[in-house]
Parts: sequence; C-alpha cells; structure tokens
Amino acid sequence: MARDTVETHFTEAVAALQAGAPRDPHRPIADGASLTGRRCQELFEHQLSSRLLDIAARSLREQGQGFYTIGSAGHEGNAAVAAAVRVTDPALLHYRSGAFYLTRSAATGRLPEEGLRDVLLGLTASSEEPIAGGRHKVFGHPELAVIPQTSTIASHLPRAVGVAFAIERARKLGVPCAWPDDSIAVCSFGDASVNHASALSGLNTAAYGAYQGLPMPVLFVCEDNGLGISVRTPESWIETSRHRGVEYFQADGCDLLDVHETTRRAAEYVRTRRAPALLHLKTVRLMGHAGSDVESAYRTKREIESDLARDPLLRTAATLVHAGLVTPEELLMRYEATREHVLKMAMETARRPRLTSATEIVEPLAPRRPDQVVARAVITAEPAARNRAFGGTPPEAEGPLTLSQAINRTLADALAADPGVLLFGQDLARKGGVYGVTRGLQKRFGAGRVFDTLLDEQSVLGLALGMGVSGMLPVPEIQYLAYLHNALDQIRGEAATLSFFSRGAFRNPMVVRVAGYAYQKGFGGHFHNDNSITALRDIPGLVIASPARPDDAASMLRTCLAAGRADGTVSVFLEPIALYNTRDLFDAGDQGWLAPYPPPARWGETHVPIGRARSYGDGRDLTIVTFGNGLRMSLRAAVRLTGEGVGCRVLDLRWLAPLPTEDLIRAAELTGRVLIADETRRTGGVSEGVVAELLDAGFSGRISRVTSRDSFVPLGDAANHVLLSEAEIEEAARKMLG
Ligand SMILES: Cc1ncc(C[n+]2csc(CCOP(=O)(O)OP(=O)(O)O)c2C)c(N)n1
Repeated sequence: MARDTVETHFTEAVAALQAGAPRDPHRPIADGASLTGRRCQELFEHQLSSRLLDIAARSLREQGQGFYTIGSAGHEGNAAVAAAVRVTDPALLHYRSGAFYLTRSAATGRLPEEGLRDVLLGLTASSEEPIAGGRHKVFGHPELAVIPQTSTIASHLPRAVGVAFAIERARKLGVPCAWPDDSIAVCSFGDASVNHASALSGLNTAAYGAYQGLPMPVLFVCEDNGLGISVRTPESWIETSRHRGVEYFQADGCDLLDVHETTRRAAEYVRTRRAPALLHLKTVRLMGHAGSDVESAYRTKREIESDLARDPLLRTAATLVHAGLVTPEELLMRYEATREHVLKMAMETARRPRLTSATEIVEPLAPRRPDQVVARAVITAEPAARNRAFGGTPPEAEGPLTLSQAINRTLADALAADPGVLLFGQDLARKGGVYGVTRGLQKRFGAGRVFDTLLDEQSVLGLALGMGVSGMLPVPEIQYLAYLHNALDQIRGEAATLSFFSRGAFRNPMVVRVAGYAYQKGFGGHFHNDNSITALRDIPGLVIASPARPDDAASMLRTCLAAGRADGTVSVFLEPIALYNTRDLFDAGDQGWLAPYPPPARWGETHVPIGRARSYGDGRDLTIVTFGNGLRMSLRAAVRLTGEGVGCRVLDLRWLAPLPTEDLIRAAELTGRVLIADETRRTGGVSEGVVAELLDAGFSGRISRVTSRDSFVPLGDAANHVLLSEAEIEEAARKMLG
C-alpha cells in the first residue's frame, strides 16, 4: 500500500531527531511532568497502534474488506486522557478516541493485540467483533466500562450526564450501580459537535444541576481539531462559548505530557468536587475527515502542512528521543514492525466471519422472555412497606378507580417494590404532573426518587438513558406527546439502539410515560392534543403500550416495568389524557370506565403480555379494531349497532408495537369484516399497520378504516372536524354491513 504523506512526514521527521542524554525511565520524563519515561513509552505504543489502525482501515477499504475509515489520526493525545482517569470510570467516546480505547484496554490487563483486534474486527464488520458484532464500528466494551456510541454526533452527551447523575443518585439511595461510587463519567466529542442541541442539552443540564448543588461528576472532553468535516470552527469558539458552571481546562492535545497533566487535574476536580468540567484538547486532524475525503478541496496546502507539523505521534516520539529513552533508529524500526504487524492482523480479521442473516442481525434488538416478565411483574413490596406506601389503605380496597388513579397506584406499587425505580419529568413531582397522575408520590417516596427536571425533553430522556445503563429502572415522563418529538433521537437513536450495538451487553431499560392523544374537551389545540405516533411505530424493538382502561393501564404498566428489568426493554407508555378522569361509558353515572385495582396477589392472573389484545363482545357480523380513545367510542357505537341487531365485537389492540397480530387475525376471521377505528392520522397512522398485517396474513374478508384527518389539531371545538368521531365509526360500520 502506498504511504500517505502523514506516514512519510512522520518517518522523515523521526529520522532527523537528535537523541538526548538518557533519563531514568522510572522518573518523570521531563521536569514537572506527571508521566514517567516508562509510562510515556507505553502510551506511545498505544498512540502508534491507533495511528496504524487508521492506515489499516484505508488498506482494508482499498481491498474492499473494510467499511469504516473515520480515524483518530491527530487525536492520539487522548491516550493520556485514558491514562489519567480510572479504568472503572464509564466512558462514552468520540469516534476519534481510538488511542483512549487501546490505552484503556491495556490498562485492564488485556494484551495489546486484544484491543487492536477489537477495532479491526469493527472495521471489517465481523460478527466476532466483541461489542456490536459487526453491526457498526464503535468503541465499546463492557469489561472496559466503555459504552458504545452511535454515529449521531453529540447524542451521547445527555446520556453521559445521566450516567454521572446515576452514580451519585445510586449512592445516595443505596441501590446497585454499574459504576463505583467515586467514579466519574468521561465523555468525548468533537468541536463542531459542541454546537449541537444535544450537546448543549447535556452541558446545560450538568451546569444546571451543579448550580443547584447537585453532584454531577462528568468530565466532558472536547477534542478540538478546528473542523467539522469541511467547516471551520471559529477561532477560540470553544473557550468563548463555554458554560458557566462547567469548570474549564485546556491542554495542547498534541502534547501527551500536557494532556496527561491537565486531565489529571480536571479528573481530580470532577472526582473530588463531584462537579462537571470541560477538558478542551486542541488537536489536529490528519488524513482528512474520512477515507473518502479530499481535504485539498476545502483546505489550503499550508493549513494541511501546519497540522502535520503538530502531529501528536511525532511529538511523543521526539519527547522519548530527547529523553534518551530510545534512538530514532529504534523508533523507526518499531514503527515498521508495528505497521507490518497491524496490517497483517488486519488481513487476518478480514477473513473472520461476517453477519450472514437477518435473524442473526436482529437477534439483540428486542429480547423477549415472557416467563421472566411474568415473574418480575408479580414482585411486590413487603406487606409492611406496601402498607406504609399506601397509608394503610391498599388501592385494591379503594373501590373502582379512574385511569389516572390506576396509573398513580401502579407507580406507587412499583416504587415500593423496586428501590431502583425513579420517576421524573417536568412538573411531575411537587405538582403531581399537569393532570395530577403522579400526585402525592414525591411526598411518599422522597425527592430522591420522584423529582422535577429542567424543561428539556432531551435531558429528561438523557437522564433516563444514563440511569438505565447504570442499573436503575427510570420512568421518565414527557408532558405531552407533541414534545416527545423535540427529543426523539434520544429514543430512536440512543435508547432503542444500545442493545443492538452492544449485543445486549449494555441495556437501558426504561418506561417513558407520555400523556397523549386528543379529545380534551375544548382544550389545548394541537400541541396538547397531538395524535401522531408515527415517529415511534417503526423503531425496531421499541414497545408501545396504549392502555385505555384503568385495569389494563395497571397491568400493562407492570408489564413494561417488568420487561425493563427482565429484558432491558424500552417502552413508551401512551396515556390518553382525555380518559384520565373519565368515569362513565354508556350513560351518565354508569361508572363503566372505572375499574378496581388488580390486587398484587392476582397480578399473575391479570398480567397482560406484550402484544396481546383484549376483546369485547362476541358478535359475528363485524369486528371493530381500535385502541385508546377509539375503544370507548367503538364500545358505545357497538352497543347501538347491537341494538339494531348487528353482531359486533370490539378488539382493543392495547399494544401498538409489536401489534397483537395473532389476536387481530383471529378476531377478523370470526366476522369476516373488519372496521379499523383509528384516532391517529390517516397517513402513517396505526390503521396502515393493521391493514398490512391483515393482508399479509391472507385475510380475505372486507376491511375498512376510519381515522383522524391528515391535519394538525385546531384549537377549541374545531378539533372535532379533524378528529375521528363516534358518529363516523357508526356510519362506517353501517356502510360495511349494508
Ligand atoms: C447529528 C449529526 N449530523 C450530522 C452528522 C454527519 N457528521 C459526521 S461527523 C461530522 C462532523 C463532526 O465534527 P466534529 O464534532 O468537530 O468532530 P471531528 O470529526 O472533527 O472530530 C458530521 C457533520 C452526524 N454524524 N450527526
């Protein structure tokens, strides 16, 4: 393979170095340095290996055997970041933190080859790669406390803050945590990424927490090479835009000694004060953004050359030579030998197995162990603790409950039974939520477990992501369905992918409670009555629970919580706002929408497995398939139709992902006519999925659907013009039968 300018520049510059008088390798390598000569040599080896992995990535790519060429060249100073923090500090790494990864790998006692092999297997997308198993090229390893990251820049900062928060909260509550009590979260990223909303969300949340005196032990590491692909970061932008409340440290990222010393101070600051800090490393970017990048199209020759002159690998080489620890000749021999070794390993890894089937690929997406879920779902607090939690009156003795009350009682039971359950969101704690669903829970379970967050959905979910991966069972609340979209990537790109990209080695169980759907009486307009869940429906592995009735809500919430604990499941629990306080079904005062609380002893019996629908009635003429508010409307319509002699049955899907396909087909076949009553939009709404399932299963009867309009929901009564109505359901049913 032809040598890159970076390689020739390095070898020529090393050859020209002048050896200095030998220093004791066990003493600081330079006056005032925190690294000994020996340690500096070791770190040089990791820097060198990281550089040669970048060379290997290109070689593999040229041979059609490698699939990723974003490298770490120019950023190898981050080896010293790894050396200055603890191996047990959870790390969420930038895609250029290769030398950090190799250094940490070696620090845990693994052979240098093991770290190299991890990365090479990632480049070649081999199924033997130890974290993502060929699904992506990531830095991650459960034994190294390195949590893998996606390619979405900055999306990991909210999680990193969540991890820091979790370390402290677990200690305070005395619950198990994946990381030691005095650990700190380490999170690296690029300089262009700092401007991303997710980064700002993470930095601000850390500052906001610290400002209030909350422990926030997170070390942000900005690896600033001055570029985001081709766009320059304005001079001094990182130091200028820094957040108050996040202590700032700066080092020359090309100078291993400076990086080590500064990281030591920064890490010490974060560890002892339990406060956030930003470590700003001024690096360079060598070899372009990625393999396919033609840097000369947007950078001058001078700019490229000035980066070359700052090559961190060369800088460490010079330090070693000047300290008399190695001669230029020895270094060059070392370079060549390592180069040959890494390229040979690369060719070997190119022959390792790859992913060969869809079944194999999707396997870690959504592990489901229903037996384990049932076993978890029946876990209840000790009777005395439960008694205390409910002030002596257990909810099953309260009589029939509303949906809102049933959710409140179920959350209380979960808080009483599992000390790792935490509830949080905007206005959730002191006020009890906009609709009072969580009222009284903070008082009973304390501000450590039920708390208000800042007004930022990315942070709410980021905290959950961090807590989940640390061993807790977070139950974040998103105040309204519309606002979930402000932070969707935290579910789509982060929560839902972690198991996939780590083959289940890391999991972030959570139950995201979302108040949603429309039909609030004349209140709120679109953003408080959003009826679209399309952005959730196609997320692989995500469970979407949509309870309509109080008893189902209790059982389904327990299922989601139990699935979180048993399988790491990420669930979205959609609560229909308009039904929170609904009491009646057919007539005023009939209390048909209330239900007794399923008592703990019977949870086993009343358990609702993921993906099982609920059927009402036994008519043989028409099946109305529905969910949420549609259930109440359909039941009311069905009673009127029955009065006219039509045999109706109503199927409440309850789970919108995965859809209860078996129950759906069975209910459809029983009547041969299916009317889907779907309160979401016509385009991209739930009914599209239901129709597709029926057709895929070969259902040959009639299918019709009524939905809400492809519109946003207007303010006031005008909403009724675009939302699915009971009258439309009835009319469509008559049309089908007529
Ligand atoms: C949210 C998002 N938008 C766009 C991209 C495409 N992208 C990949 S890397 C990159 C530049 C990032 O620059 P910086 O944060 O400075 O890191 P560097 O690559 O320079 O180390 C961009 C825009 C992405 N990965 N994620």
